[in-house]
Amino acid sequence: MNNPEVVMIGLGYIGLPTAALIAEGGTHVHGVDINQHVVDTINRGEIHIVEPSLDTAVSKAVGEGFLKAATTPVEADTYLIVVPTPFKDKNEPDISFVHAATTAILPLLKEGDLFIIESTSPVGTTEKMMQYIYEERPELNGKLHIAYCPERVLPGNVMYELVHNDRVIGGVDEASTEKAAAFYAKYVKGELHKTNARTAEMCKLVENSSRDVQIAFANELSLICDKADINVWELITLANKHPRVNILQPGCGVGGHCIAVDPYFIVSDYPMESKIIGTAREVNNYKSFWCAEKIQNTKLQFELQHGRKPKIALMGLAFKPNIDDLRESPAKYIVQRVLQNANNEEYYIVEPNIDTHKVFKLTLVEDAVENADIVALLVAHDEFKNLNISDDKVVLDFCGVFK
Ligand code: SAJ
Repeated sequence: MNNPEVVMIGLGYIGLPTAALIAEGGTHVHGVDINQHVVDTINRGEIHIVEPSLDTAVSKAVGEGFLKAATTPVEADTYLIVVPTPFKDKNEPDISFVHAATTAILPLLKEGDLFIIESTSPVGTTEKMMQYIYEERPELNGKLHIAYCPERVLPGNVMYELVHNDRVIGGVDEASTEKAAAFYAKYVKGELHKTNARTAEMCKLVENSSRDVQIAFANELSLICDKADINVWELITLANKHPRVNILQPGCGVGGHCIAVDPYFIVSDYPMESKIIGTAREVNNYKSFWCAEKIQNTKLQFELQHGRKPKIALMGLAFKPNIDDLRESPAKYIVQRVLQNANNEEYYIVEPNIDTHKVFKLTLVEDAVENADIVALLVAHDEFKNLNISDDKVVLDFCGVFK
């Protein structure tokens, strides 16, 4: 059989949808993942993650023979690196997966190949990988096309945004940028913006940091308004009537594996210069702590007033509304903290998007609300919006379910 045109390293939340999209267009894609279970699932035409429309795309691509998964790469013309870049202690980025993926394809590279990193990476990573490749394969020096092109898709809307979002493409030289842009032009309907690798790397970090800083502003307002006895939701709606003001929504803090993580990639490399970005992270983390403290204080107040311990409903565990993803979730952190301070109160933990949890015993939405004295809303899930909560209950609406 002929070699596939594309090798995709990493078949997770971004890699698999991207592989499916490319394969659907009639390109042979060889997907690589270190997890045998992931590989087997995909080769059956099934998926291991929750993402609307991904199942049909993968089953079609695998069924028609355009997508195949394996634990090792093979020779191709284009290599895409879409692996995680977590952070280590002290919030330093860990690019070991990008490095390992590059090592895996080193022996397969040949003149004219295109090597693209999509993983969120600290500035300079693409150049570092280029140096590494040319040190190990000096005969290829200057003969590869190497570029960085970050993904920007929103979980839950990935299949649409992969095609329609604009992309920023930065090569290590102009020829690389052009070659990478021509590759994406086959699958992307959004505009392709060309730049250099360092700018493209920073652009990804800045997009998520910008959002984090803006959410921190909203969260800071929520703390101020709590003291000033002002409804922060009304305040923000009114301020946003100004034609040049657009304040985001406060909540329980910022979660997920992108916005709550990527700013550290800047802070870690430019600590003296990134004062606002670093402080925004602190403000957003503090907001989660503050919510847990607020529940604790409300609990004590209730006991003083009523001479008995309250029953408490903790509503939501996911990192944002209407998803089942609990990673880096502020709501989960708050529940953990509140339970650590539990003192024989009764708790009802609610997460309508999952059936069971290995640590928390889950209660149905209506049962929790009916039985509780204190209802703390941690995530603005749709299921919570039409709840009828009687006036005798204390409601802590941290995420504007009832605004
Ligand atoms: N949040 C607020 N207030 C808001 C908006 C969001 O508190 O007004 C919170 C959410 O509840 C959640 C967190 O922020 O805890 C992040 O949620 P999100 O929906 O804003 O973003 P993510 O993390 O799901 O996806 C982001 C997106 N980046 C931007 O919007 C700049 C997405 O486009 C990126 O592709 C993705 O990160 C990524 O992979 O980097």
